[in-house]
Amino acid sequence: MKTFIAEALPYEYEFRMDNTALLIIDMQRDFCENGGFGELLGNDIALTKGIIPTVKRMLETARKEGMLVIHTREGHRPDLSDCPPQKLKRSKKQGAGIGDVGPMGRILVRGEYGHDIVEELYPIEGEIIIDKPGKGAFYATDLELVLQTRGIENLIVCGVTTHVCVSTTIREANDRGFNCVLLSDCSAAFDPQDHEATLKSIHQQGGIFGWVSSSDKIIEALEK
Ligand code: TIU
Repeated sequence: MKTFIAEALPYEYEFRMDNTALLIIDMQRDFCENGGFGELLGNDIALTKGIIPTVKRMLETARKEGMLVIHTREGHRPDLSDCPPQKLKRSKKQGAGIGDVGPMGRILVRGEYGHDIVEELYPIEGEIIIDKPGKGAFYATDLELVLQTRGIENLIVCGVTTHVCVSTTIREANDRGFNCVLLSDCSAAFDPQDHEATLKSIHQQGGIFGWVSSSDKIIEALEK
């Protein structure tokens, strides 16, 4: 099986097509469109919305190359029985009450319009959707089982927000033995400083949590 080598930090990231998945974290309306959870928390959604075209290009490349694609969505059951009371309480205090009715339906609740993935990146048949109640995509989900079943060892990770759900998921993946590369141009935080700090936290110390690269560099490696 051919090995692809992409320029990355702290050094080149090597991957094969058969054991690598593209993991797209929480590209939901609730984080990328007006009136969603992200904005109601007090954030500007320009940057999370802004990466949609770049993520779309990476997603289309992965589809073309036959790479496994996994999408995640943060959200809760309609009765909020899987939402920790502390998380609920803090969201309400911040004016973004989980389960409250917002302009896109009930905030961060499964089945609601705002909870779903943005139109441009909507999963197609054969792609996997992981619904997660937490920030990390491994917590209280079957993601690890799905990756093991498919023989996945490398994760190309992108989505929102870099410092919250993306970072938490990479940390969880790293402890489980997966090699993660975060795409800097396909991930975003509401505040660019949080994004930049997270990139550094991943590739520092010889890649303490993994690698940082970009969609351009991954696509360039695939096309070489
Ligand atoms: N608030 C924030 O930055 N993020 C989240 O609450 N969830 C995700 O990152 N998906």
